[in-house]
Amino acid sequence: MSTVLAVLFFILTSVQVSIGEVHKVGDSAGWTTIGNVDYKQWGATKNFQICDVIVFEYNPQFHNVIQVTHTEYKTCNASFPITTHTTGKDSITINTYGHHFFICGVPGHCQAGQKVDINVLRTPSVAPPPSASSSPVPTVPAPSPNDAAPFKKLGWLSLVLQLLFVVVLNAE
Ligand SMILES: [Cu+2]
Repeated sequence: MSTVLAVLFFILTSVQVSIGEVHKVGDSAGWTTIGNVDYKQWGATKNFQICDVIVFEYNPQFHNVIQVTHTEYKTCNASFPITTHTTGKDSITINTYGHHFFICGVPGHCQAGQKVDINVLRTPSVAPPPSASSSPVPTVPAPSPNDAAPFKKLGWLSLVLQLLFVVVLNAE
């Protein structure tokens, strides 16, 4: 029985770890100075969530990935890295809300546009204070299907796992 529990626990934890979406920076172009990839545009079209994985793919002979503050991002200053990644296939899991600024630390590359802002928006979870005339229904705009998708996915997965759990318990 304890083995079954351990296996289920393992499944549950691995599901939680892998639940985030994977975003490859620059899509098929990757992390590069070739082709004038618009990383600002790339980042603006994505709906980043906590636990999402940002993948930087590049030739480590020519590029790297340096996480910096907003000031360094604006000025393309790689002298004060928060983190440095150099493998050529760096997977960075985003664990906090707000902006995450990454630049290439090779001289001239950031200036040429090899910089990206991963902004994880706080989805409104708290209803605004009700006004005197408002209905009890919160007036927060409904999340778009895109926003809701990861949670829906998680909901289904946990439901399936719970069912599996019950079946296993009954079988013992
Ligand atoms: Cu570079």
